[in-house]
Amino acid sequence: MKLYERLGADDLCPSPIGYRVRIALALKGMDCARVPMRFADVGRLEAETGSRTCPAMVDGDARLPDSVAIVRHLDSVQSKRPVFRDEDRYFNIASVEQELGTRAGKVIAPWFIERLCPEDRDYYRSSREQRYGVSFTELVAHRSASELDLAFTVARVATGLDRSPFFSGSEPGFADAVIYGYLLWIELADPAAMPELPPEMLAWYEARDVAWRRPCLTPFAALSAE
Ligand SMILES: N[C@@H](CCC(=O)N[C@@H](CS)C(=O)NCC(=O)O)C(=O)O
Repeated sequence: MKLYERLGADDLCPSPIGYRVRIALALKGMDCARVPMRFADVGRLEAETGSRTCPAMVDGDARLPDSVAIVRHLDSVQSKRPVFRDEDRYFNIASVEQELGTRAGKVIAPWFIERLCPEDRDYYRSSREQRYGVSFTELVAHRSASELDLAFTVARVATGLDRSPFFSGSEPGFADAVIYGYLLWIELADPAAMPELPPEMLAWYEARDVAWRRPCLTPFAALSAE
């Protein structure tokens, strides 16, 4: 089992989408070989996995091209501690990616770029300027407005904890991994950009952080050396 993950500065994975898989592995007590990939390595990534984005996984004949497929695969090969849980049936990942992911990205992208390998920064800047439809200079100038949009989204996401102690239900699961990944991404890019979390979500984040920061932010070399 080989997991292709985004490589950033300081030998760390800087990707909120990569964190989902690291968390899934940690929840299941599993590990696998890690293959660090810069954005510049997209040709090799595609040749070996069929995917142009990270994370991607190869397990025997199975080629899993995205985080959802990977976590479903992990659940199928090791069903003891499922990551996809009851409430995840109602978790609209596309809408969370679109709203929380995009709004967080618009706040942090000009700072997050420093967390990438230097040779990836030009590509990241131009691809994200295209994605967001504005230059990094404009993102910096409009940061306060983007922070308000992000705070609004976070308050809406936080209502997911009204029904159950975790976004995925009675135990942490995929929705928790997705939401925690975005918050850790913001903190890693710029701690000052962390939105104020409503009290219940703050308690949830602090507990998830104790359990999940280390699996997300273990340097690549550390794991391959273990
Ligand atoms: N839906 C995919 C999204 C993966 C994704 O967008 N990954 C980014 C973040 S590291 C990436 O590889 N982007 C490549 C690019 O922007 O060229 C998943 O869930 O895995």
